[in-house]
Amino acid sequence: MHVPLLFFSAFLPGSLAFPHFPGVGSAGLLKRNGSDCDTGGPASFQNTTAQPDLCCFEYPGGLLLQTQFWDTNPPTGPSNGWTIHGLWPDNCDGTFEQNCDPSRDYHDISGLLTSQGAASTLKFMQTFWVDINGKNEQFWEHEWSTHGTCYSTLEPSCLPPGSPVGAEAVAFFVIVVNLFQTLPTYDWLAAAGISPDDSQTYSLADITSALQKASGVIPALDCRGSTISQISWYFNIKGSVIDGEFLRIDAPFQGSCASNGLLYPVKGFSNSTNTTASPSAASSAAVTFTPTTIPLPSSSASTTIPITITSVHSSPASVTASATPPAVSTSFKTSITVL
Ligand SMILES: *[C@@H]1O[C@H](CO)[C@@H](O)[C@H](O)[C@H]1NC(C)=O
Ligand SMILES: *[C@@H]1O[C@H](CO)[C@@H](O)[C@H](O)[C@H]1NC(C)=O
Ligand SMILES: *[C@@H]1O[C@H](CO)[C@@H](O)[C@H](O)[C@H]1NC(C)=O
Ligand SMILES: CC(=O)N[C@H]1CO[C@H](CO)[C@@H](O)[C@@H]1O
Repeated sequence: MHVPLLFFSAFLPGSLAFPHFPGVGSAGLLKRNGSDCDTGGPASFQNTTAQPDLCCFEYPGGLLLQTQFWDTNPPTGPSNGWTIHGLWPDNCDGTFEQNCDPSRDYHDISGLLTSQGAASTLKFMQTFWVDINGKNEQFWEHEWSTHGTCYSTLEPSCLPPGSPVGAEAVAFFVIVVNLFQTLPTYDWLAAAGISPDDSQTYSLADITSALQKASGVIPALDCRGSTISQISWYFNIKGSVIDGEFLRIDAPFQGSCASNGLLYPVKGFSNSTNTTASPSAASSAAVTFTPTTIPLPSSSASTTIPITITSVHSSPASVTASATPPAVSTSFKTSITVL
């Protein structure tokens, strides 16, 4: 009988990268809902014979990529952390299935996570799995429906009988967050003296060898022009994605970055931000907009500061607001009420 606990322990070098989120990664949720799969068998794409039970052997998407963004324009997430893009099940040749089961295109991921005991995962996601346009829900729904529904080991029939609707998606988000926490790209680079800078350039070898030294494997890096924008960490997996053993592997494919002249810019900030949100009531007198968080350089404080509304558009509903941030803080929140 498999003990679905500590499944990342093999690679965890202390994993103190995210001290503010002690609740995330606690195996409680998965412990209660383990897959019962053995992790003693072959890893995905390392099998030499056919594996009949695809609840316990990820196929055809057995090449897993944990992708992370370095978004600087506009900046998303903490200025000292990469953010989650997703966890994708690719085929061994790098192609991939997508949108595998529209009947499981869940909405209200926040509600799903909260109602199934994964509120701490949601809290972490709100900081580290953020959409560049502030549309986190749509981003999460997309990552689940496009990629998450393609995991053979996350088919609802693989879950324990009586699991609530959407439990496999909850497991997916918990897993992605847990795996991301074992891959502190920013800290690994910083430990090698590679920190964001708006003028310094790096070679791809500088970056990959620093990351290889810290992680044991070579990741793939994507660029927009000469600017580093994304990293992919590759895995095979033994057992179920729910509670299997993720094996780091060297990237089998190169990313899009050139060999030299790579920029790793600071996550800058703008004093002015557009916050677009769904008004809680379309035509009533008071319309409340969802708070938005704007990262600022340096420090770790977060504060609420007054904002000035500079324009209001009715269709699509949006507000342009500007604010003068205090000198020292990493983020400020705006809560806009239009009367
Ligand atoms: C590995 O398992 C998959 C799924 O059963 C199968 O399609 C594939 O042929 C297997 N690989 C080998 C080398 O047998
Ligand atoms: C943005 O705010 C900072 C800090 O208050 C200020 O120094 C800077 O001049 C502002 N920039 C613009 C374009 O308003
Ligand atoms: C806000 O939106 C307006 C209209 O789309 C655009 O002109 C402006 O540049 C945006 N401001 C910021 C800070 O993104
Ligand atoms: C994600 C998931 O399936 N969560 C379930 C785990 O098991 C407990 C107790 O059986 C349920 O309450 C959760 O909903």
